[in-house]
Amino acid sequence: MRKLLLALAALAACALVVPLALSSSHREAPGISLDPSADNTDTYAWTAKDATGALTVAANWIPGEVPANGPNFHSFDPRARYYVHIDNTGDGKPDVSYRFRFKTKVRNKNSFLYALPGASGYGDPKLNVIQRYSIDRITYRGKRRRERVHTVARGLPVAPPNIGPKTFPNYQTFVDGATRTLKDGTKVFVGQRDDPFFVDLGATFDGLNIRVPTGDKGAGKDDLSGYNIHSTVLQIPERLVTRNRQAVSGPDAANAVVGVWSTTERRRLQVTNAGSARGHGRWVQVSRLGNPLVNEVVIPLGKKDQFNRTTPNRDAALYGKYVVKPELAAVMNALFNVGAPEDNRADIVQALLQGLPGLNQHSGAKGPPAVDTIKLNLGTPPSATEDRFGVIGGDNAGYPNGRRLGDDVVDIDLQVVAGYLKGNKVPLGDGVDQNDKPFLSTFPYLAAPTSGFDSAPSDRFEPPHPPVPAGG
Ligand SMILES: [Ca+2]
Ligand SMILES: [Ca+2]
Ligand SMILES: [Ca+2]
Repeated sequence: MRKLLLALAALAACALVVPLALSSSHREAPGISLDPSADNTDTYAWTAKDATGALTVAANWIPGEVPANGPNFHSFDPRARYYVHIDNTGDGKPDVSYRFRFKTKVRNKNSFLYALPGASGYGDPKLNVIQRYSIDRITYRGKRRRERVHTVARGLPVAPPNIGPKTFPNYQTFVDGATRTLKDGTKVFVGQRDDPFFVDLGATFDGLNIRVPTGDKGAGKDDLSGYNIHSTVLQIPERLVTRNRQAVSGPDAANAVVGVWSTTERRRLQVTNAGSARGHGRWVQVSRLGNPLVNEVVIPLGKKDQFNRTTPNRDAALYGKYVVKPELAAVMNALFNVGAPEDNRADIVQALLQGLPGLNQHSGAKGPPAVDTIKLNLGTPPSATEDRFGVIGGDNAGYPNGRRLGDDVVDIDLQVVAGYLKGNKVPLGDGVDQNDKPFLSTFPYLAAPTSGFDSAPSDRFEPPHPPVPAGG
């Protein structure tokens, strides 16, 4: 569903914005689009300015949450398992995984209300529906990769959907109560937040419709503004994620790079509304998300569901050919003649799947393997002033060296596919440069969710830019 506008500033005075089917991962594959509560939307991994000794990860699910969605608001699904994975060797296999499991409790089954007016905290009986979760930290031992599971948190509260000021006069109380520090020093928040992804989706799948505007210089419409998602935010001390279990001394340290992605699992057999939340059969992966481009536009429709089921260590074998010869480059050329190289795109493989040499390539990994993980060099100091273009904007602390909330991955990916790293620098973009709400400077960083009471359709649908007439 996420779509893109791609602007050709080369056409200077009357630049075009061209929508393309590229973005992160809201409803990106046929199967998972029918299962929103298990659908990964975005994964972020970065070094926060106020926590330079830790890996910060935000993994989001449930695309397009309309805030006013009562009486049964969006939530994590107790029948699914949600994961954040970390690879510290570069082989695309997880070395540390965090698994989130949820339980939902209804305190008064005779009420239809999610919460009574004035609910003031998790202990308040006025909060009628409360979701709690556990975190399993999983490490893998030996050649057979036997799982060692440590439950590092139990019964922590999920910040509820932001219903409105009458129900929750002080919503921040719930955010504060859902922000916890575990015994090992890991900080965690789980709950509803504003969707941090920003993109002009509207025209993309309308046959690459063309709107007016201005390329990578603003004036697009953020089709996700006013919508919420559910997020898990982790801030994990470096020693808990690096290959030698030590903090990272600097960008050249052998343990500096980690690869991050997120997945969801369901039971192979699951009956809805059968009175049991358990289901049967083994757990199978139904969704995954590393880089915000790969499944969306690189993987063809016939393979998208398979991509969601497979693991990064098989990416080169299963999907390498689609990256080396991306359909998107050919489409861009056919429509707009941007001169994007259409074959032998080792530059894209490197930028997204292998890591950039001297910046975010795993040290010692042979090849290195092409795996769809967000590779972050934990030794790169955060930038005082962030450039939304990240590495191609001269800011090495941004995407694709990790992914910060404010990185404009739509514009970056368009420019990289057009051939930026091969010297073909075309100022492409969707005209949306930032999120509709400012991010927080402190944990959990994602902006507060729009409340149901305060949300208005006009927040979500700005006046459309009229399409350019055919041939115009
Ligand atoms: Ca590994
Ligand atoms: Ca937003
Ligand atoms: Ca943009």
